[in-house]
This record gives sequence, C-alpha cells and structure tokens, in this order.
Amino acid sequence: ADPVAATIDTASQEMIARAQKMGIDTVFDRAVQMKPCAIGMQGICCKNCSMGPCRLPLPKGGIEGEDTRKGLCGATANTIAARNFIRMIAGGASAHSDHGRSVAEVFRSAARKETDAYQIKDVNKLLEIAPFLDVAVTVEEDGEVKDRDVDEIAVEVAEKAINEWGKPEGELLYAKRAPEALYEKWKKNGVIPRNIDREIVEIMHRTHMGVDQDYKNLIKQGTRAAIADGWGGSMLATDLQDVLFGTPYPLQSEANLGVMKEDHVNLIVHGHEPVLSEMIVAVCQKPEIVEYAKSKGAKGIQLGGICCTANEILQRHGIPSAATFLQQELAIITGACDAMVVDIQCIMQNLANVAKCFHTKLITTHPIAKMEQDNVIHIEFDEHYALEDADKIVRMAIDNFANRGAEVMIPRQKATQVAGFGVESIKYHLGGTFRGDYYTLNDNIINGRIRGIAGVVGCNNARTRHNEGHIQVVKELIKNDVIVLTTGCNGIACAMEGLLTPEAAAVHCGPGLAEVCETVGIPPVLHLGSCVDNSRILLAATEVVKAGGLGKDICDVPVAGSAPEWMSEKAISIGHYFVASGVYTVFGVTLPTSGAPVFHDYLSKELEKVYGGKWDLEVDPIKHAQLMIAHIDKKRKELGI
Ligand code: BF8
Repeated sequence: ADPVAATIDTASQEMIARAQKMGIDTVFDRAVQMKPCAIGMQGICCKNCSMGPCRLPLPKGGIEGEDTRKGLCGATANTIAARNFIRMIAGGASAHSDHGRSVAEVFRSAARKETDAYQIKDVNKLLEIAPFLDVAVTVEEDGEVKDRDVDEIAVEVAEKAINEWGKPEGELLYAKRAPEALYEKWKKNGVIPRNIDREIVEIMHRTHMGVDQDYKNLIKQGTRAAIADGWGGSMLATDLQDVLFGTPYPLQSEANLGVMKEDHVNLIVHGHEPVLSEMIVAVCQKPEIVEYAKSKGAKGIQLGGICCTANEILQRHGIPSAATFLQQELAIITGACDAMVVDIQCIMQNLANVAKCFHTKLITTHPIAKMEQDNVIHIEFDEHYALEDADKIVRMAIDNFANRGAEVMIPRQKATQVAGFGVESIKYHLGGTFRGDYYTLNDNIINGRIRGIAGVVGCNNARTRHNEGHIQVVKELIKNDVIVLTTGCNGIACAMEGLLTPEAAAVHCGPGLAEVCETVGIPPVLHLGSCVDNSRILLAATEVVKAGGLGKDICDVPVAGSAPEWMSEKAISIGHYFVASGVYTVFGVTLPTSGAPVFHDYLSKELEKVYGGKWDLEVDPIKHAQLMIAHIDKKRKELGI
C-alpha cells in the first residue's frame, strides 16, 4: 500500500512505511492485495443453507422490468439482503449487549459486596436510573417517606438490570426513557423489545432457511433487536459503567501514537470492556508498581488505549488515546509497545503476527476471545481476582521493558484533546437552572447560532483512506454551525486532528457555533465516549425534546447521524437504532443493500414514514455532510425556526 494513500495521518504513514521496510504486512497492505467480493458487498449472497451459497448479482445496467432473480429456494434479492442485514444487526446488538451483560454481572458482584475490587462510585447515577428499572428509591415507614438504603437499591438495580436480558414477559423497561411520542410509535408498530436476548435469537431463527421471507417483516425484527441494543444492552452498559466507575466529566488528554514514551514502559489496552481496563489503570497508579517499573530502568508507566477501551479510560481518567482501530498494528510497529492487553471486539488477529516481529507481549484476557498463534499469552481475567490479575499483567509489561530491541521508533505526532462529555455535562455547559435542563442548547438552536446537532460515530475501514471521511465530514458540519457529538473511533480521529479542543472553534466553526463554544469554553465536537455510549446521544436527544421548543419527538429535532468509515456489524445495529429513533443517518464507504434496490429503497425512503428516521449512503464526505445539513434545514423549516 502507498502509505499516503492509505491514511491522512502522518504518524500512521511513517509507521506503515516502516512496516513495509521491515517486511511486515499490515491491514493497509492486505486491503490492496485482496479485493472484496463484489456480490457479498451488495448484500445478495445467501449462505444460510448448504444448497448455496446462492448469489444474485445485479445485472450491469440494473434491472429492466420484473426482477426475476432468485436462489434455489426461491429467495429474492430483497429477502436475502434483508436477512443478511438483520443478521448484522444481531451480531452488533449481541456484541454491545453481551458487553453490557458482563458489566451488569460485575455490578451485581459489587452490589452484593462479593468483590472489593469494584465499588459503587456514582450513587447519584444509581439513584437516577433506579426508577427506570422499577426500583423505588424511597420507602414509606410509619407514615413517613424515607430514603431507601443505597446498598439495597444497588442489589435490586443489579437484579432488575440482569433480568432485562432474559425476562420471560413484559417489555424492555428502558423503552420508556424515549420521548413518549417515540415510545407510542414503537408500540403501535410492534417493535418494543421483549427482552434483549430474545430479539437476537429471533433474528437467527427468522433468517434460518425457510422461515421469514418478507423483507418488511424481517427488517421489523431487525428494528426490535436494534432498539434492544441502543435503548437496552448499550444503555445499560453505559449506565452501569457510570455507576461503577464514575460518570465522565470533561478533562484534558492527548491522542495519537506519539503518546507512547521511549523511556517509559508502554502498556496498551485494547478492546471494549472497562471492567478490565479500569483495574489496569488502578494498578498502574500504585506507587509500588511505579517503583517496580523504575527498578527495571524505566522512568514510569505510560498507559495508552486503542478502540473503545481507549474511550472508556479516556473519559473517566484522562488516559491518552494511542490509536484508532486501523492503527492497532502500528502501535506495535513502534517497537516500544511492551505489552498489549486485549479483551473483546475489534481486535485484529494479525496483531499476533506483528507482535512476533518485536518484543511485544500480546495478552488475551477474555474467555470468549482467544487467538490461535502460539506467541499469544492468555491470562483469563476473573472479576473476583481483578486486582491480582491486573497486577500480573502490568508486571509482565514492566518485566518486558528490558527486552526491547534497538528498533524503537515512536512517531512524534500527538494532539491535545478535551473529552469526557455526556448527558450530564452537556446539561452543565449548555443547560441552566433557568428554564429546563437543555435550555441554552435549545435556545441557541432556535435562535440559529447552532444550526443543528450531528452524531458522527463509528469505525475506520481499510477500504477507504484512514480518517479522511471522519475529518472531512466533521469539519464540514462545524463549518456550517452544526455541533457534533462523537463516539467510537470517530472520537479518536477527531482528537488526533485537534478538533476536540475549545480552540478549534475559532479555526473551524461557522460564526454562530464559534460564538457559543467560545462563550461556554467547549470544543465544537463533544466526545461522548465509546460505541455503547451512543446511548448517551439517544438520551441527549431526548433531553433536547424534553427541554421544549423543538418538537415532541426526536424526529422533529434538527439532528442527523453519520458513520463515515463504518466497518463492523455493531455499526449497522447503531445505524438502525438511530433510524428507529427518528434520526436521518448517513453511512459512508458502502451499504450491503445495493444489490437489492427495493429493499434499499425501503430503508432509505419508506422507513421514514414509520419512524421518522431513514438510512442513506454517501461516499463523498462533503456531500455526505451536506445531506445531513439539508436534513437539518428541513427540520428547522418544519419547526418554523
Ligand atoms: O465499538 S468504532 S472500530 S472500536 S466498532 Fe470498533 Fe468501530 Fe472503533 Fe469500538 Ni465501535
């Protein structure tokens, strides 16, 4: 791969070139060597039974007249594309939700006081979410209303929360956190999730050979599972993480490979669940551990994060973000990564091959995520021995410091970032006690200083130039006075570009947004955390509705969503719960629906009539942002502002 064509980031360009010189292949090289399957890309390859795979390519020049394509069983292109699409939702929703379940289980251990490694850090958040889980925070005793014991509330919240994954009856409790109009819409259309796991299982059933064959009915189940992700598994993950580890609040940090330090032990944590990374952070702060690192010749320990683990420990502790998804191999290619510890999701198997070329210890920690290569060390992380396990991992990194070769080369590039935003801090910065919580934000949207709100999120994808889409879309939005809420790898990309600083307002924003950001002292792009924290965007949008003046439902608000460089199934689930929550959502790169035009039109036109949100695809970043702005303007017009 040509390093400059592969990425806009000069630190990454240096590392790609270095890898090539050393004869080590990275994802950027593999993307050039292997082209994707044109049929699979269009979403019309069905391999759900062994009579196939049946492939239904779209004829060149499109379809004239009746579309007679069908698989052996008769499945049409629409059915196949819809099946594949909702299986992606099932994959994404299960990843987010299983993560949420792990957190809920650790939370239950903490609430029952079975572990001393985890405690309840944010009692306010616990009390705030309890009523949504049907847990009372007060009791009546002797005719008097009294506060209930917090420990008791915690145990009940834990049990009720875990119940959401598999309760035999009733409906997802958090569905009622949505604006009433949206809840009613879901109810009317029969898409309120029953429990989180069931909706995912039902997708696997419905897409089995010979079951659901109507693309509209298939996507309806996709909608129900996606809502169970966004307003269920992901939202519970976010909430319980906040209760356990603290609700994020704005703080300053740095981003990009340049956060690694030559004279420090560099320990990189990569993956998703903060249950592990929180413990690593805690151990690295212990004076005896720092002393131990010094005794081995290092000046200290430099922690860095990759992917959403980066976002989790950034938001709560200010630990710098070392890399986006596509830079993970490059972190090892610096030669300075003494250990990389991974848990689940977005971890490339090739890390093990790259680690073989250096001294880097690659450590897997999760029972459901192991690697086959023999240089990988597995230390299974057990929440009951969390600190001991974390201690073992950190010491392994320290002991490995002395084994570095001569080939250390850390790129110098890093940028300052202000991160740690959330529903609560937006309340503080753009709310006010005067007229409701989000009054200042709404007021500035109504008076036009802020044109609208965009949620720009998601992955990197080696099929498109690394970070180019992210940065161009975000810059175009803020230039046009649209405030951006970011999560996931988009957040890291924006941080690397310096967009997560208050100073970025004067340089990149339109006059209205610049004025608001400068007055309040916030960046024009607010980092809300990891991909499960997209639930924060849903709740922020709900707060906007509640604050008044901008309609009765999320679909009334001048808001749009985007994932310019998506690649994972999780992104499809997120995209779909955004759409089902009333958000116009544009994806870059490609959508696996192009081979089934009728199904594609259903997603990008018809769904809007049902939920108020719809899908769109636009590869060109500027046009992509302009589509979002046009939608925002349409909503403004409808509101008469
Ligand atoms: O959940 S944005 S590449 S890191 S999938 Fe993965 Fe995509 Fe990054 Fe986190 Ni989200």
